[in-house]
Amino acid sequence: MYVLYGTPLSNYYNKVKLCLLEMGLPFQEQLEFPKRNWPQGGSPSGKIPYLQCEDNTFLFESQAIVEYLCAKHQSSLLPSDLVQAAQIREVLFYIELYLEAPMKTLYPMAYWGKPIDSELCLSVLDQVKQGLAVILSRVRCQPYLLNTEFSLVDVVAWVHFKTIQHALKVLGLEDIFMDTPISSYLAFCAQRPTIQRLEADKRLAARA
Ligand SMILES: N[C@@H](CCC(=O)N[C@@H](CS)C(=O)NCC(=O)O)C(=O)O
Repeated sequence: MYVLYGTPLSNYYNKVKLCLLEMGLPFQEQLEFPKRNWPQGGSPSGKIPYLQCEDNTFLFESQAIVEYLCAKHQSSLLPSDLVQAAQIREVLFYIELYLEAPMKTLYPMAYWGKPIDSELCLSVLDQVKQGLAVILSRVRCQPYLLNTEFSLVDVVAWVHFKTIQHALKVLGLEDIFMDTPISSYLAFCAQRPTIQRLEADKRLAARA
């Protein structure tokens, strides 16, 4: 059985967890926080998540992990059609590089009590709006981001869009998804049982 290390409060942990849930694979969760004690434990980067496979191999970096899972279990989350798969990767990289990466600089203010730097907030908001424009030029949301089937890009979109939306709200900034098709797309995705389980676990972890 797979063992997933990390915390349900992490968007990257939830990216791997949502893939495991969507594929119906049995797995255990092992609560772990980022720490720097490699190679005794943890991960080379000190970050979570990481995955322990049945043969005791450890895999690191969420994208490497989910690509491994999709290939190993021939999951339709990443179709065998190479063009479709490339388009899924294209948009998921837009999300991680042009939205999530700049937003990361605001998380210490949103989540860990760092004093709010309004100038930085507005500069990041500007960057993520530009990133969102790129994404919106490539997605259909009918009903899923790229296709009629839920895919890896929807996994990535859910975990990051929800984290970004929440951080913007905490910081008193505008919801960049409001008045875009992403808003109703997220409401539609929220009905999925796997996502409901993921969010319930996240709420539980936040209360602990
Ligand atoms: N590129 C990494 C990013 C993972 C990541 O940023 N994890 C965060 C938690 S959401 C973390 O461990 N942060 C601690 C740190 O940056 O030292 C991946 O895709 O796995």
